[in-house]
Amino acid sequence: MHAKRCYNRGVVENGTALERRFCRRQEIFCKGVIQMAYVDEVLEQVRKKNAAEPEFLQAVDEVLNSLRPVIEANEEKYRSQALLERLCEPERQIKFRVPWIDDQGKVHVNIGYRVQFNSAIGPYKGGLRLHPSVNLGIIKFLGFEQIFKNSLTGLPIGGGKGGSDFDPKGKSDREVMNFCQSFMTELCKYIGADADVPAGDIGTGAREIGYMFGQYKRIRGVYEGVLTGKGLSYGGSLARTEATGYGLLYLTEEMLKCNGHELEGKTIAVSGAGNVAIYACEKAIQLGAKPVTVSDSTGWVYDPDGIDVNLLKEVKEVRRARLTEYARARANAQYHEGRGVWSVRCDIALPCATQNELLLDDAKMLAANGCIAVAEGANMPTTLEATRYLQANHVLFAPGKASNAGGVATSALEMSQNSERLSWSFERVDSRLQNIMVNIFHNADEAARKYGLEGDYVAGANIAGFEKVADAMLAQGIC
Ligand code: NDP
Ligand code: 2IT
Repeated sequence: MHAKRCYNRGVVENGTALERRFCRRQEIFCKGVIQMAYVDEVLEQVRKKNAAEPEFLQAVDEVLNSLRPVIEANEEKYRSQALLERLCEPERQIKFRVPWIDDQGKVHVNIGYRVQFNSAIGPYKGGLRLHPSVNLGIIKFLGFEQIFKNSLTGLPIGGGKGGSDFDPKGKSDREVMNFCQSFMTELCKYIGADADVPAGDIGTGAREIGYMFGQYKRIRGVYEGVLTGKGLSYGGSLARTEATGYGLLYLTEEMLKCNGHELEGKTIAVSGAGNVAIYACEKAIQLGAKPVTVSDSTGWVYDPDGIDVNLLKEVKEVRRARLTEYARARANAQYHEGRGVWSVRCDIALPCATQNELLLDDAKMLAANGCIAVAEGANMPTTLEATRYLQANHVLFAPGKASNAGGVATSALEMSQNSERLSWSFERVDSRLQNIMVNIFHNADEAARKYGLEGDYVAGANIAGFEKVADAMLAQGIC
């Protein structure tokens, strides 16, 4: 509404001094005519073009709004190169049919996606999500986030994401293999070790990556690091399984330290019970903290004695069972149906399940219960309103693209090992990971300070991630 007022030359030419000043806060003069701010112009276009993709719009909204100070400082340069329009439009999006046969001989058809979003700083890199909720908008939001996350790692990887609405839950190994083989039969035409390197995400773990790798090799006839998160016997990296959860704790510890707190002795609420959540709990315990919750899509567990990670691994990684089985095996653990993890009193909250799982009311409960920090293990688990509330109430907030970047960073280390046909020790990979996470925190912190936004790690991470990609895009011309 404000922008439309400023398009109206009447207001500009005849408006009061106050109106003119108000307009100038967000708009700039261009050839004597008031123009809409570049960020607003692009946001409006993106909203129009992608109206049916709320998660994608949410991600773009957050990033572009927090980039305002950088864009305003370079407005003409970026506008003349249509930098933001290019940044918000995937280079390529591939959508394909995935037919497969179940154990009863019935044929199913799922949809497969790969969104190759931005290759300015390296080959596309990002996971494959297998979950019934997957649609193009979700893959686009994840691919868009991945651009900045990958840039923040300091490693040469561009942004991409893929997946399918296939649900691996309740399927036999043979059904999962049938699906993965069919999925890769099409996907293999578009990926490669120097072009696009997928990995795991929700529903895609070591088993699925193995089946996909086998099918890629069989069809393409090349043994290359086309996927990461591979098994150790065929090119995987030590510490990749642990990397996202461990990295989350390394960054959280650094953020706390730099704000006068320590991790040791803190009580932590964790959501999710998958790859990220399990290894976040494991590292938290190693660093002297106490995770007391985990959750899945049906309910959550409060374990006041601290989460038993070995039991959690047995229930989730080996038996692929529900959390009720975890609760049954623990004397004092309570199982609750539905949502509720954020109602538990904690010092630190680590959302590690999925997007938009920490809502405004949850943020209010966390702050009221004395939570000092929220660090995102999942991608965009906190809604925009909840994020703003936490920041306004002085809860330290680490955005996923910084705090969960350890997974993709270690994937890039797996790519390096595959290229040199060597394997590094666990300690070497883990210490590189630790270094990367500490650097990500400081780069985000410094970028925020540079633009007068001290402590706003959302803006800092977006700015630090954006600057490198923007430089590379400008240097490479209109493409
Ligand atoms: P997993 O599939 O291993 O685990 C996902 C967990 O989240 C499960 O406990 C699952 O419960 C729960 N979950 C998933 N969807 C929902 C939902 N709609 N509502 C409630 N709970 C849900 O995935 P990951 O641990 O790998 O991924 C978790 C998050 O971390 C995702 O946002 C992912 O994008 C992000 N991420 C993952 C990285 C990785 O390396 N794996 C790297 C960076 C980010 P249930 O089993 O009942 O479905
Ligand atoms: O969201 C993510 O960063 C991942 N799912 C990991 C991607 C990767 O390529 O390791």
